[in-house]
Amino acid sequence: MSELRFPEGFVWGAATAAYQIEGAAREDGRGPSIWDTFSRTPGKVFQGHTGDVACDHYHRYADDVALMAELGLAAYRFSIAWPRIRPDGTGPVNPRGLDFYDRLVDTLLGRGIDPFVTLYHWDLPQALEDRGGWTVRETAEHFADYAIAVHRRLGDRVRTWTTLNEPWCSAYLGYGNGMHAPGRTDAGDAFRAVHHLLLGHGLAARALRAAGAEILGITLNLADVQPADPDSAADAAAVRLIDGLQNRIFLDPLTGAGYPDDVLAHLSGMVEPDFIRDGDEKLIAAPLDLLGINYYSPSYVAGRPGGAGGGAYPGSEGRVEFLPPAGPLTDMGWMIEPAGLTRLLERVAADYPGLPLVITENGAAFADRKGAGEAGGVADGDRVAYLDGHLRAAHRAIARGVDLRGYLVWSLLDNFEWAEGYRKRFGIVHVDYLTQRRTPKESARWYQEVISRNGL
Ligand code: IFM
Repeated sequence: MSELRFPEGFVWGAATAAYQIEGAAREDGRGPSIWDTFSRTPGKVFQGHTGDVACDHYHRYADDVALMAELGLAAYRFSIAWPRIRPDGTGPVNPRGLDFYDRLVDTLLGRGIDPFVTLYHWDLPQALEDRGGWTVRETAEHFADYAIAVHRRLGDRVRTWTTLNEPWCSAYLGYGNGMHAPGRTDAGDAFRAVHHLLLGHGLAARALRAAGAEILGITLNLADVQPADPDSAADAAAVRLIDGLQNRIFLDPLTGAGYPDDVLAHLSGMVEPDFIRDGDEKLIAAPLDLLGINYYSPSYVAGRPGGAGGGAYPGSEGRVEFLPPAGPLTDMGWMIEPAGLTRLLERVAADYPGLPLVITENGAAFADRKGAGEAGGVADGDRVAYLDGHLRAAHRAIARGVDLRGYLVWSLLDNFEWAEGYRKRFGIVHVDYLTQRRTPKESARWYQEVISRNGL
């Protein structure tokens, strides 16, 4: 394989999220989030795992940052827990919650690591869910207030602000098929949530910009949707439907084109879209400085009357069949196809030009065995191959003209993988949950080398 170099200044980093790593669920005034409630609801999370302790990062952040520095990371993407800052979602700001992120940011900067803040990675304060959650408009307004409270404390040191992580998951998995918190199962609620999440993004982005935030973005888990048969018109229609529900429903309004007509027609069959008010689309289209893309795997779909549909795509039942993933799979059962990343990056660059892109998540869960590597390490060659393939795919997109500015591996640490609990390991660093010992896997050492060469 040839040697590849990335552009000068390409940002190498790693990502995590608050509920997945912090623990300290009841400390320093943190209020309950929807994930605290959901993980305690029998049958929702593998073996009843919770984020109560997770990786105990709340107490071990300084050592974790030292590890990041050792690996040579230039950027660290983490999320702020809204229930630490406003324990009941709306009331007074909890200074002790902000203190934690203050310490984290200073520690990162002290090691030369650029903090990439995500304001919402799924941990809505439970008090707000009790008042309707993302299905009601007020939540969007409360989100903007919370964003400003965080900016007030960290804005003098944090340059890069991401409003939401993967609103597709918050809306469709949280309110549509119930796989994620808060576990509601109503198609109308899922679309209400899509809209209010986007509105929350728009309101927060405007407020942050006015407050002087330097780089503003949002992270989407976009799908590379492919037809089972490239010559089939029915399959092309299935692609259009799923692409509309996962990609265009977010990208079009964010970039000023408003909701796509075909998507509006589709959702109007399930819910009266009266929650979209005049002027909302303009608010959602707040100018963006970068778009974060999370990519793991492609989807192959066929248009089939009576098809099972995708549980997470409201209204796809009876119309679409998702092909079973083929070839080597990750431990999540996800197909491995790096070419999907090149296709996705090129498509976004072509259809939504002028938007700098960052891969804010990419990585894989594998059934790592501690002790399989030298001196009791973790030999995760399958993860190295996955990452290597996807970095080559990203490089291909850059070579073809895509403005890709950085790559953040998911994830720095093994962590709480939502409904899968701790049984799926995405980290390049192994975490022993009994001792909280961190052990860099072979993939971490490989990534360290990639960073130091700025290439492969
Ligand atoms: O762990 C998640 C993360 O929180 C959001 N993106 C996908 C990852 C893997 O499932």
